[in-house]
Amino acid sequence: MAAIPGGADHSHDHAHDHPSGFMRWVTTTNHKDIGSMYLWFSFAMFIVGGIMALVIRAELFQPGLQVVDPDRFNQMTTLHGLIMVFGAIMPAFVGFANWMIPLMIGASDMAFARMNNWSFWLLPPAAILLTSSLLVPGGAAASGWTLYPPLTVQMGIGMDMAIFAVHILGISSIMGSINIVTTILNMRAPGMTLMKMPLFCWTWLITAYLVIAVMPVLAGAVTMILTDRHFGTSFFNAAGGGDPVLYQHIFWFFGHPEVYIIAIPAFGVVSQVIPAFSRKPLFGYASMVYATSSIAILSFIVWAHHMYTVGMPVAGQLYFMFATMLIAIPTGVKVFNWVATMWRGSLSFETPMLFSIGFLFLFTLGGFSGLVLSMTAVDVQLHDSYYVVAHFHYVMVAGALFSAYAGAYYWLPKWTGHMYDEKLGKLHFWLSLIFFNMTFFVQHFLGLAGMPRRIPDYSLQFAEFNKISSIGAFGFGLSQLVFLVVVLKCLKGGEKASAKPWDGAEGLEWTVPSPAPHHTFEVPPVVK
Ligand code: CU1
Repeated sequence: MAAIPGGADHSHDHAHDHPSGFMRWVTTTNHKDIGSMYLWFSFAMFIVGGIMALVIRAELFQPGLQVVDPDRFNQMTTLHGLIMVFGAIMPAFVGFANWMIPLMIGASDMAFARMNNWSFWLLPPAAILLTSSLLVPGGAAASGWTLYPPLTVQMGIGMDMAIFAVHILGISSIMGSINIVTTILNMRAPGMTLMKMPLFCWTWLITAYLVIAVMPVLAGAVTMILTDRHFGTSFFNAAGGGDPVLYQHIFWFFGHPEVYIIAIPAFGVVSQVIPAFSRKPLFGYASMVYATSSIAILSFIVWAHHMYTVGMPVAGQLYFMFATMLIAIPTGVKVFNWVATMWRGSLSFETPMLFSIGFLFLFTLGGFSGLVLSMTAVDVQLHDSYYVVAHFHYVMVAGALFSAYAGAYYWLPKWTGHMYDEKLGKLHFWLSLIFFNMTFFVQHFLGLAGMPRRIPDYSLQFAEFNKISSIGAFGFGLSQLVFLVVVLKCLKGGEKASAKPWDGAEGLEWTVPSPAPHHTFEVPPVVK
């Protein structure tokens, strides 16, 4: 049988068996190759979405209109959000999943290796479709990433491109998630019971179910916009008996679990890194599994906390307020466990640990501002203000991005076979930490003072904090180039990484040989 995944190496000397160069990457079914492509794609999208953020911050550097016209400004907010959520953060963690889950559970590859290839290769066309919508008449969708009607029913062809791009991105992440669920449930090595899996696998198993549950909901919502636009339906049109608020319900039934689709794999990464640099097993493993599951279940029943201002009944407001506050309980369990893991550990503070501790502190801050926003009476004041922008950037950047960096630095020796430059890594962390807070901490004050989000101009009293925030944003953007230098240096060579480079409680994935073989299948399997 020639088609055993991860099979013998004997045909490696026949170069013609293996596509090389570009075709190698197009045809690969190897989880490591695909994981690397996901990670590179996500970093590229992070740069694109980051440049859009810098256009926004350049415009907001001072009052008045100077850099972009208001339509373009709104298009930047839409594409920045869509690209960062679907192009940067989600693919980054799918990349981690591809690379690490088979190694962690002792599987030869992902369950559906060819579908895995397709899951990845759907992403570049979707990204091109989305960004090129800037070039068509009317430009890209100018609605913000939430794509609320009635605005999105009226605008130009850029909106259709955004809808189609969201469809493709959704198909990709659903297929990726089916692959992850199947791999974890069916391909664990003998003895690897579910409750023995590294926690990263658990967080992805839970996340994959969330993706499969809510991506079709988003697809339905944007399809209803599409039919309202072109096929005469009135789902969201009051004149035809519809209701634009219906869209908000459908969107946020997807949108809130989406927050956890991003956050839960981040929790998983941090749960691998903190024990390794504490030289102790993770504290409260079982409670981590149950807390993560509780968060996932609760995430389905809190969606209307994004919609307190639509005029819902007070009973509804109270329900969504209290349900939202409940999430603080399992989240508190997790934060307690991470801190307890470090307690009396033999700590060291290499870059992955620094990013994990940065995550721990700043994600908790983002959780607290979320608790503030969960209170209906407060949220009515702060809705659509810069306080909300500050809140979710603490969750998305200091939460998801910082833990993605923690994972990247932690596993770089595994991926490349070389140690990265620790000095540069630490520089990257400290610059990111300082500039992140400079950018976003002051936005709490702007929001509390009443500055609205998604508006290119503002009154004079907001000038100082906006100036600070914009300088911070450019500093943050430039600091990310340090990471690029670190990765390129690491790929080029450097000190050889030992099998256990962190000299402590590294997980199972470190015992699998590195670097990876080029292809899992020596010969593509023939379907008979
Ligand atoms: Cu939410």
